[in-house]
Amino acid sequence: MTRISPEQMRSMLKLYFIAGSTNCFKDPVKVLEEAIRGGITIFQYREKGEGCLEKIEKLELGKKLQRLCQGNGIPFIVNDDIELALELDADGVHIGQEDEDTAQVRRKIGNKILGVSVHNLEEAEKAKLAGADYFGVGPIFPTATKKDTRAVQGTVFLEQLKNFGVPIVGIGGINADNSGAVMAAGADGVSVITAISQAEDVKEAAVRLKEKVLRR
Ligand code: TZP
Ligand code: MG
Repeated sequence: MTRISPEQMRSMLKLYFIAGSTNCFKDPVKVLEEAIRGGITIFQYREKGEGCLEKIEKLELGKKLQRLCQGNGIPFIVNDDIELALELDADGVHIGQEDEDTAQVRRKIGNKILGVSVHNLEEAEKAKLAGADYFGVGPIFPTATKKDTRAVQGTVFLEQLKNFGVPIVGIGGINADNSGAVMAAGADGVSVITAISQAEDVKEAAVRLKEKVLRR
């Protein structure tokens, strides 16, 4: 396996769904199934927050979600947990600035997809040199999902990153109504948790978001 190209990465990032058990009102496997039918293009398993699964339970849910992704040609990314990503042989990992050093993670995962959250040009430069395949940028809008986020950024930083040469996905408080602004600012795609995971009709929510990101 060779490193993913920026072009391939950009098309994968269009509608990036992130979830774990604490984000869903029903069985996360059902939620992911519906989200896939609605057109998500990549999935991140992020098992975090109060009451989240640990150890064997975390692993078992990861296996189920991964199997579903594999059956539908959807790349499966693991948040933070490099060991889990390696154990599952996931397609990639996503790390933040508080996680393991990016270059070290790149060495551990070989050519798997590596996503890094960045909040300013200095972090972006460093992550690019250390081998990031894409940047997660946010929170773009206020979000209740992640408690320890940085300040809300709006779309200004996305615009600064436009010609940086690394694919970008926006995150934080994104929904079908505001996704257009994220794409217009230069993002290659949007990543969402609650706009899909807690929608009354999960598939329909994904369909609506997908229409918006493809319309740019
Ligand atoms: N990182 C920055 S904001 C956020 C993460 C993981 C949470 C996004 O969740 P939502 O529900 O799409 O606002
Ligand atoms: Mg993290």
